Amino acid sequence: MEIGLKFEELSNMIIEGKHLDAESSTKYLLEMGIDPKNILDEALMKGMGIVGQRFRDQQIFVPQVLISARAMKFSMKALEPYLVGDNALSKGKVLLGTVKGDVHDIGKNLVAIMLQGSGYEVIDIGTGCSAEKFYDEYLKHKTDIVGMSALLTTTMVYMKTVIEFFKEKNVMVPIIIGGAPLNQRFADEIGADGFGRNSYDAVKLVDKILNIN
Ligand code: B12
Repeated sequence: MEIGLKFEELSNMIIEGKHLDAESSTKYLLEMGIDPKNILDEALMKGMGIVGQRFRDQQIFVPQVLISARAMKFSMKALEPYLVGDNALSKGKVLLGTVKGDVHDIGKNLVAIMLQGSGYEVIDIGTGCSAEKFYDEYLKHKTDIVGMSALLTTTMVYMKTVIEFFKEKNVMVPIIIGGAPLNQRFADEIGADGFGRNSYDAVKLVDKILNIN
């Protein structure tokens, strides 16, 4: 069967929230030797993009988005070993979390997978993280970078609180941000050290900040 059709099928499985089908279809494509990055971009991200549009247009509601998110997570689990590989050497440590009030974690998880795939050790502190939580975990793990994710216009503003909190404590670790509603201008406004539009950008950004080519 033509590969484009297979991608479309998988994309539809994400949209319809068929998590077991999505998982087996992802595994099938991987076994056929298809580049995992193509599966991610051409099938999973496309599917999730359509889910986002339909949600915005109120054609679907939270329960449907949740089942699509579950399907996306099942596919990402299947992809993960292929994207992460087995890097023996660590290029550095990155702390990642979604800010307080926000439960969106698919993008953050993808950034974590891509960073790991590129050789970074990732400490993922989950969702709904307060400034204190970011700070405590940073002190515990002494990472080279702190990354924050936010998907809501109501929660993205909290990123500034976290940055201020680190400043008050005189901790100068680079802090980077990402999430669909953000942009470089917002990053500059709140004093973040960088903004990444997607997981590929995230890796480039971290490499750049840590001077790794
Ligand atoms: C899935 C989803 C959900 C799921 C989340 C499941 C989960 N476990 O994540 C559920 C159903 C729970 C949900 C709930 C809600 N959601 Co919602 N959700 C989405 C949806 C459809 C997709 C998000 C997603 O996973 N995208 C795929 C990933 C891969 O992309 P991403 O998150 O953007 O991440 C990439 C980049 O942004 C970047 N990135 C992300 N983080 C980071 C971090 C760093 C450091 C870097 C460098 C880069 C980076 O790299 C990632 C990979 O490429 C979006 C629509 C959209 N267009 O974003 C709405 C959306 C974000 N949700 C929205 C809303 C309104 C809500 C609710 C308030 C709905 C409600 N009435 O309850 C609640 C809020 C709950 C809460 N308190 O957080 C709105 C936000 C509007 C706004 N302007 O604020 C959106 C935009 C939908 C819409 N168009 O209206 N949602």
